[in-house]
Amino acid sequence: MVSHTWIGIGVAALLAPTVCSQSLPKFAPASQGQAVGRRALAASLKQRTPLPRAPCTVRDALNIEAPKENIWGELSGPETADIVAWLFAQKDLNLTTVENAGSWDNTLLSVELMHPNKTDALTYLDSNGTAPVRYARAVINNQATEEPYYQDLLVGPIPVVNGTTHWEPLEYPFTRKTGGRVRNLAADVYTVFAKWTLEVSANVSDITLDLWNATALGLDNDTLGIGSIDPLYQDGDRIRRWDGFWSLSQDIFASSSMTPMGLYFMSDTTGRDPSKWFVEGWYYNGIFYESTEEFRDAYWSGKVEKLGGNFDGPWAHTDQQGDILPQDVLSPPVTVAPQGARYSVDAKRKYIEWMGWSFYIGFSRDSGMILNDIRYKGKRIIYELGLEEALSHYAGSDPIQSHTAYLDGYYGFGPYSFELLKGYDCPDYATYLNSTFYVSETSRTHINNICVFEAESDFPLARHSAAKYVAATKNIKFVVRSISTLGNYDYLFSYTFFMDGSLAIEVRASGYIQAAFYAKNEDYGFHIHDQLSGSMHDHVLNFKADFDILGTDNTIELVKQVPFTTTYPWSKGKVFNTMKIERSFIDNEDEGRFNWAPNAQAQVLVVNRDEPNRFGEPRGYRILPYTGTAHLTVENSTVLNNATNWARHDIMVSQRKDTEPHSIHRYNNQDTHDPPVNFDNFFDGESLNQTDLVVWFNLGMHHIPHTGDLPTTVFTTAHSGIQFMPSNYFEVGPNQETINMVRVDYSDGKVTDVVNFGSSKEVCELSYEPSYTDLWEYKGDVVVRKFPYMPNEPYYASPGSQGSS
Ligand SMILES: *[C@@H]1O[C@H](CO)[C@@H](O)[C@H](O)[C@H]1NC(C)=O
Ligand SMILES: *[C@@H]1O[C@H](CO)[C@@H](O)[C@H](O)[C@H]1NC(C)=O
Ligand SMILES: *[C@@H]1O[C@H](CO)[C@@H](O)[C@H](O)[C@H]1NC(C)=O
Ligand SMILES: *[C@@H]1O[C@H](CO)[C@@H](O)[C@H](O)[C@H]1NC(C)=O
Ligand SMILES: *[C@@H]1O[C@H](CO)[C@@H](O)[C@H](O)[C@H]1NC(C)=O
Ligand SMILES: *[C@@H]1O[C@H](CO)[C@@H](O)[C@H](O)[C@H]1NC(C)=O
Ligand SMILES: *[C@@H]1O[C@H](CO)[C@@H](O)[C@H](O)[C@H]1NC(C)=O
Ligand SMILES: *[C@@H]1O[C@H](CO)[C@@H](O)[C@H](O)[C@H]1NC(C)=O
Ligand SMILES: *[C@@H]1O[C@H](CO)[C@@H](O)[C@H](O)[C@H]1NC(C)=O
Ligand SMILES: *[C@@H]1O[C@H](CO)[C@@H](O)[C@H](O)[C@H]1NC(C)=O
Ligand SMILES: *[C@@H]1O[C@H](CO)[C@@H](O)[C@H](O)[C@H]1NC(C)=O
Ligand SMILES: [Cu+2]
Repeated sequence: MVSHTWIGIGVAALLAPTVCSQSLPKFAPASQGQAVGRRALAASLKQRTPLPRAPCTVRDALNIEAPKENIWGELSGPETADIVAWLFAQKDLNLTTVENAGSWDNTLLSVELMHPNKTDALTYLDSNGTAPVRYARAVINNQATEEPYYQDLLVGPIPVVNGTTHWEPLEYPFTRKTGGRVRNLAADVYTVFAKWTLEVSANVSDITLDLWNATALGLDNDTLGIGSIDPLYQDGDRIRRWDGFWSLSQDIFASSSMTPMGLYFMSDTTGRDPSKWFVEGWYYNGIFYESTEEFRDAYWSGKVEKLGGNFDGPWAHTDQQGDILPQDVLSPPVTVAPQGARYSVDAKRKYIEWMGWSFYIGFSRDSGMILNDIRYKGKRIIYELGLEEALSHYAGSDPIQSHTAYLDGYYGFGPYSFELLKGYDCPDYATYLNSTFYVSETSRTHINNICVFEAESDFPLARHSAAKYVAATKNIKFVVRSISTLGNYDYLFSYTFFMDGSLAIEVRASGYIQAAFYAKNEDYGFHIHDQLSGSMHDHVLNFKADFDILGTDNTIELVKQVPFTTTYPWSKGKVFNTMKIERSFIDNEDEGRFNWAPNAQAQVLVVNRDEPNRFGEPRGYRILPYTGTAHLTVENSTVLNNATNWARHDIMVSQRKDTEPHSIHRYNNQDTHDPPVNFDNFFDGESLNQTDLVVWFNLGMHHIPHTGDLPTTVFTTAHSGIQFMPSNYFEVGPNQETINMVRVDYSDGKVTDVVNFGSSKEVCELSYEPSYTDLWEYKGDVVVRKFPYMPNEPYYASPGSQGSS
């Protein structure tokens, strides 16, 4: 920000132009007396002279009232109960309660707030308009038919008024116009099909016993389980599946995604009549057998090599194992907030203010936590920021890995966003928020599933030293975090705000890998245990960032650094090889999809061309990779077809539309060729020049698990992140405003001044409680029945216990 001229050799001295001298407009500099007092204290600490100290006054987050209602939050308990009762009263929906439903009944899967159209929201937020009329999105599962389907319904207005409230198929947010209907391939999976596979398994129990001394018969003492591909393989009008045997763990560690046994069978399960389903073949150790008979004949005639199996054991358990490290028995460092929270929270509306930042937290079944109306210094930067979908695409020579490509939004990030472990997932002193969602005629509340906290980074935000002084600024950040555990994997999401006006979005992965049987999988993963391959896979997580930089009309500017050869007027004809920048704007959606430039040589900026700063540069925010990102390696995936067209690039920019609120639909995996949301359809050449635009971006990891992924993948290295930072947005870095900086002047080996800008000097006694004391309060979910509505009889349930999809 300041031009420097360096002179001298050895010790560089800074010729400071006048603009560089510190001015302290807001806070009086510490007086000489204060600085001396601080030094005296430092000295006394060194000498361990006990000083009488008052206990620290630790305050909670300030309770504030959000400026507006949270229009992206959860439905209230009574609202949900009314909607559910009303839906059950609609005879044409023909709903059965989940408790009483079999696989041929219609059920209500989810009910949640439908986010308002942005235009209506902005009228409310910015122009004192009335709050948008509330609607609910309900999803029903119509199974009382030969061709079961899911259907999205729009229900409203709410609160429910008999005679006024109505439902209609919800169709406008999806690219496929089929009345909000998507076929349901899972209608019989957990019931009829599960039984059917046990029959298949019983038919080869002689072989499984001989191979592994194990059977899968559906008995409590089974030591073998059957696990399938996801999604089901959609081959023309046939629905095929591959199932494989996995040895079951006999303890709480539930590690069976790491114990595949290498035997697989293919079935055609098209339609709902199990008598028409049939086994199409078996696969073991690189050989395909056309029928059960062929496999059995080969097996008992000794033509099948027996490869053993993978079995649960301490290697697959999350508990401590191995020698205890020398000093590890001492308490490790912890972060503390000596004066408590320095932020404000409206817990009811999930609204937060911290150091110039403010935002609302929304929560949905599909995405889990999302952030809305993110403002810095009162000006909106982002209208909506959140996860859209997470894909894990596997590969392998075996048919299970080959066909597996989880779309976790099918299960939903909301229902699996469990209570956080205080002191481990987030600091003890964090503020914890609850989230409520609907499942099986109940509202479930995940207690403490979102944490917000301030923390000091392990490096300063800024520093400088010169001949006469050294200065540094504390790097205090504010984090919003939640974790969703989808089956074997735990995804940790952090949104981190910094004092320089930047924010970071990060995902980290832990939990058990899904591993493969090693045989014939050399080209698809490392050999990591007895018969185990790490099974390569790509994680690609799609996010939506609806930027509004100084208004809704924004443009993407690319600022490329390019090698350049030229002569300059002063170079006397000598050709210079150097570099320069090339700027361009993205005109329309045809250019809207791209990847990070090689060698990071292109900056991607979201700017407002109509809001230049006083030097003529358009003010904006830059988007940059933070800790590595990934898009999908597989091209034109045979498994996913059109379901994940958002996974092909790093960055995708489209015009924002009420009809294109999400890049996916939770049931895209049920119809992969013609999914309810085909992201490609968003890109039809529309202008991106000073329009409201959405930046869709992917985080992700190319994951080839190695032995260090045992027993679990670790957050330290399985991570991906992106940053948004102001670019020509402010005239100087807003971090200069913090008083939590210091300047130490020195001369001739002596400190002549310590300036602390008025930062707190309170010295107090901190009462530190080791974090495990709190964990006896870990509760799980609170459940309240909604139909019939029993608001006064809540009960607790294990977080993992609700049904999925
Ligand atoms: C309503 O659902 C039941 C099963 O719950 C089914 O037997 C019945 O045929 C359905 N009625 C209509 C009109 O679809
Ligand atoms: C939101 O926008 C869509 C698409 O224009 C429209 O069909 C729908 O009616 C709007 N919703 C409301 C509540 O106005
Ligand atoms: C909204 O109302 C507030 C308080 O009544 C007023 O100060 C503000 O100017 C109004 N804003 C607009 C855009 O009308
Ligand atoms: C709507 O009508 C039903 C049946 O008549 C009644 O049970 C319910 O309480 C009414 N709901 C509201 C919100 O008035
Ligand atoms: C099990 O084997 C019997 C006898 O071969 C056969 O009739 C039946 O269809 C098999 N069951 C399954 C589910 O494949
Ligand atoms: C086979 O398994 C059973 C029970 O699971 C066990 O009792 C038996 O000892 C095992 N046999 C061998 C040979 O390991
Ligand atoms: C498993 O349980 C069944 C039924 O209770 C019993 O017949 C069978 O012997 C048991 N198997 C083993 C290996 O214990
Ligand atoms: C979360 O839910 C628990 C249990 O109902 C309640 O005690 C707590 O106050 C709630 N927390 C917030 C921030 O609302
Ligand atoms: C994927 O599909 C695109 C468009 O149809 C085609 O241009 C490309 O060659 C395909 N790539 C592969 C690997 O099939
Ligand atoms: C993807 O969708 C397009 C447009 O609907 C269609 O032409 C194409 O066949 C689909 N691709 C696959 C692999 O299903
Ligand atoms: C894009 O918008 C800018 C600023 O509003 C305008 O000057 C320019 O002419 C527009 N360019 C195109 C290609 O429309
Ligand atoms: Cu992974």
